[in-house]
Amino acid sequence: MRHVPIMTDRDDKNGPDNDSAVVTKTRTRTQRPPMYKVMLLNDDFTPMEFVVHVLERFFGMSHAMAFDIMLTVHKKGVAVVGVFSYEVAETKVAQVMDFARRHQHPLQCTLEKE
Ligand code: TYC
Repeated sequence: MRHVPIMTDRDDKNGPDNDSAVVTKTRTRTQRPPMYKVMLLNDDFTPMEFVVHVLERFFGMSHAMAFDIMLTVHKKGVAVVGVFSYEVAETKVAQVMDFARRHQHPLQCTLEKE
C-alpha cells in the first residue's frame, strides 16, 4: 500500500500558505498468490508403470503424457509435474507419498515455491 500526497489546486506552492490541503490517495497493489511446483524424483526401484499410474491418477495426465514425464524423470532425475496453489500442491505431494508408501515404493515427490 502506498500513500501518494497530491497537491490540490487550493494548495499552490507560491503565495502565502493560506491552506494546507493535502489529499492522500491509497493504492493497493494486488498480489498474485505464490505458486508451487510439484516435482517427482527418480529412484532405482519404483517400477515405471507405477509412476505412470501415479501421474494419471493424481495429475490427470493422459497415458502418453504420463509416460513421457516418467521417462524425463527417469533420464534427468527430476521433473515438474504440475504447478498449483500451496494447498493443492501440498495435498498432491501427500497423496503421492502416501500412495507410494502403501505400495512399498520409495518414490519421492516434493514441492518448491516457483
Ligand atoms: N528409475 C525407475 C526405474 O528404472 C523408474 C522411475 C521413474 C522411478 C520416475 C521414479 O519418479 C520416477 N524403474
